Amino acid sequence: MPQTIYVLNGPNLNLLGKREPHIYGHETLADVEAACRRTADALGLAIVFHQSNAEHQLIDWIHEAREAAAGIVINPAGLTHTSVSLMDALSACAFPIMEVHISNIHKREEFRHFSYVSRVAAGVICGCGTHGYTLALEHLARRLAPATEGAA
Ligand code: CA2
Repeated sequence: MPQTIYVLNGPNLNLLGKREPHIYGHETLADVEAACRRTADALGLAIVFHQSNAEHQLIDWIHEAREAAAGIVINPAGLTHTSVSLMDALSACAFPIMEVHISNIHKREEFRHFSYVSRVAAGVICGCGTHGYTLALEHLARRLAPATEGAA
């Protein structure tokens, strides 16, 4: 049975590729999902891919992932900078969490520099565009793979 990774996307990411391409690029969320599915297949992982504009829905999916998943890749979007509740839900997960931002949040406004989610994430990828999602999947696959004898 392949291990399952939940790929979760926060508020307004349904607009990806439809507005503000100078910040977020031209790829749509459907393009991101297709790329994640291709990468997951190649890595022998299964993915569950969701987007919601509602904080409670994201929290419910995180609770579901606690039972069903081996890891989470999450772009919490604007909730990154505001949501203690999302951080609390993620901190209840025993598996690794990768935080992804399409833009480099540290090059942008001051209020985007702080992330509640980073406090509970195993790693953070930002500024690599939508490629960050597949990088995060590759990193999780490496972390989840059983250690090989003699591996560095
Ligand atoms: O860079 C990222 O991925 C962000 O998580 C995107 C969030 C922003 O609030 C974070 O600071 C950084 C915004 C998501 C909204 O995405 C849109 C996409 C296209 C058009 C409008 C919004």
